[in-house]
Amino acid sequence: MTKIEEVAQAVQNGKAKIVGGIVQEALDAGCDATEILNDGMIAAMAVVGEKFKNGEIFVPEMLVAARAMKKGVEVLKPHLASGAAGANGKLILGTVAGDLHDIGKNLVGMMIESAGFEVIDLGVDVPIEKFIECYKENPDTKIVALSALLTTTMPSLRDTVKALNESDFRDKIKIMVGGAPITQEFADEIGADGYSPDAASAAELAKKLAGC
Ligand code: B1M
Repeated sequence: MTKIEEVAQAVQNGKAKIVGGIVQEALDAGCDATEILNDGMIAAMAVVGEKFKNGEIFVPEMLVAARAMKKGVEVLKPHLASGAAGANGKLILGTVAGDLHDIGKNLVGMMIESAGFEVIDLGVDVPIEKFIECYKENPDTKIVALSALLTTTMPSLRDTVKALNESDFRDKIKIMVGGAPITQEFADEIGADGYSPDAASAAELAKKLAGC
């Protein structure tokens, strides 16, 4: 088994205590950090999702896999992030109300931070008012970035974008959206300024929207 396959196995099986060590071994063996993330960890979560869909595993197994992935990402983070913190301005990030998924959002935040933004991460299940309040406390914010992972929270994403579109600070911010069920078409339909399918392209999009 390759080191990357070992990482994938550890994430899939929810081995939070040992996954960090295996990621470190993969790095020491010369594996590329992005490859470890994509082919090891994200691929493992896709398998976990598939097994859940097929009824082979249940929510607790998804949860332990998610914990293991977070532990692995902690080790990987210094190898993925690089940019000068805050130089490109502030960005407010959060997973919309009703949605508890945060791994993708955290990766997006990490990549955007390394693209030189100061990221204010409001966490998961974020009510619309919290985004608005946060902007009012940080009126120099350039972008509000919203994540949604469930088809059932797409309406929540729509409502959040609508509220931001109707706010009196709309012309001061750009809104970007993403998450597995989101498409460019949906982003256009709900009035977001941008959509990206993954964390790396989210960082590129943030720079473009902020005019960097
Ligand atoms: Co959930 N879950 N989950 N889950 N879960 C999915 C999303 C699901 C696809 C699994 C499946 O059935 N195959 C399914 C959704 C089906 C659907 O809506 N069509 C699902 C379900 C059904 C549920 C529950 C309803 C299950 C239940 O309770 N019966 C429940 C809902 C809870 C809630 O949110 N209210 C639930 C719960 C959970 C856990 C809490 C157990 C756990 C989350 C733990 C956590 O995040 N801390 C969990 C997990 C782990 C998953 C899977 C297995 C993995 C998600 C993940 O982290 N992926 C997932 C299956 C899957 O994804 N294949 C699944 C890895 C991550 C790197 O990818 O999040 O897609 P992702 O992020 C990507 C892109 O989407 C994008 O970039 C990221 C990095 O490349 N991106 C953005 C994300 N946000 C972005 C924002 C941007 C731009 C890009 O700009 C702002």
